[in-house]
Amino acid sequence: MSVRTQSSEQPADDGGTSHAHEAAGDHRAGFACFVGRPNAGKSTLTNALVGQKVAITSNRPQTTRHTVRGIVHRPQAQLILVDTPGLHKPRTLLGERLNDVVRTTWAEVDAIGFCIPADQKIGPGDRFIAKELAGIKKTPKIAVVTKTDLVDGRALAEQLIAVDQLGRELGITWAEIVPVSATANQQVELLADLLIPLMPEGPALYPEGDLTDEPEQVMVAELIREAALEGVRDELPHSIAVVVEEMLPREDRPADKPLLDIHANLFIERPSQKGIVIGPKGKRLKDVGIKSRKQIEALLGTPVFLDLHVKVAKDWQRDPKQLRRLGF
Ligand SMILES: Nc1nc2c(ncn2[C@@H]2O[C@H](COP(=O)(O)OP(=O)(O)OP(=O)(O)O)[C@@H](O)[C@H]2O)c(=O)[nH]1
Ligand SMILES: [Mg+2]
Repeated sequence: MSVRTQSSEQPADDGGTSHAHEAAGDHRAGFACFVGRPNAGKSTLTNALVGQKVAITSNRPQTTRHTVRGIVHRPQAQLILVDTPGLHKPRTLLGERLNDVVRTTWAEVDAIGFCIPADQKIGPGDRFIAKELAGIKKTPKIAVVTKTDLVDGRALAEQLIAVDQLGRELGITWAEIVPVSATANQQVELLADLLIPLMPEGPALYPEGDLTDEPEQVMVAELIREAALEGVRDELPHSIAVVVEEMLPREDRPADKPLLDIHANLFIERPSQKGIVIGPKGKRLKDVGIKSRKQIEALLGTPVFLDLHVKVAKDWQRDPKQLRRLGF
């Protein structure tokens, strides 16, 4: 078993590309996706690699609902990370659609990072995904043990061995096994260094400086959903969807004092959920507005007026028509 750790003599920010390629003067560009069960830390890792939040995260499973591309720029390489929804046993039409998205993605990428949290025993959920990965022979796979800051050295060693054994059992050859912590920024650069050589040679695919290809409107809706997910429990996180209806610069504003009007709807599935989302005297919704507005302003670099409404879209997770309307 070979497990990668960053040698302390090697600075974490050494530019990253493999030196052989640098010498040859060639450039690599390609796609890698992170897969793993819900809550494994895929989106947090994507953000850490990109160096900016491109995907929202939460401690609720099934936070990510569409593929999000985050772009890592290096002098000799461009690594496009495709963050996917957590693969799980679907219970709704939405769940099935999410799984389809994941499977389509990993058929198209140049490398796959299989994320397994360090702090939880490998379970049926991980095994289910690993079995499917075993069927994709041609794509190199890196096993990424995430959230290493949550465990001690011994537990981590055990997990690394378990991941190695899982690979042997299912006939998967891990190109690497890499322990990382996205929140403590441990070995994140190393992971990029290991992924880049797996990319094909070729010119950059995105303009320099682009960190994602997510439309602004979608990122704004996601930031609102992220704020709304905080503190809600049980089934409610799954019931929330956010759609930005309109983003328009306010007219009659002086050039040095612009204001962007954003109209967004927060959908839930049942009238009974309305009260929970809005909170006593509207406090929860107000907090969601304040919190997400700050993030949106930081993202867009302009002051924002956020007009947020709560609406019921009955059982939207199971209704093909509503799913289409909500962008799935
Ligand atoms: N301590 C610690 N927590 C982490 C780390 N990475 C992610 N988390 C936490 O784990 C939770 C899930 O993280 P996400 O990145 O949203 O997980 P995900 O795999 O994208 O989840 P889905 O989108 O639902 O599939 C969040 O509460 C994160 O803050 C880490 O390196 N260390
Ligand atoms: Mg995610």
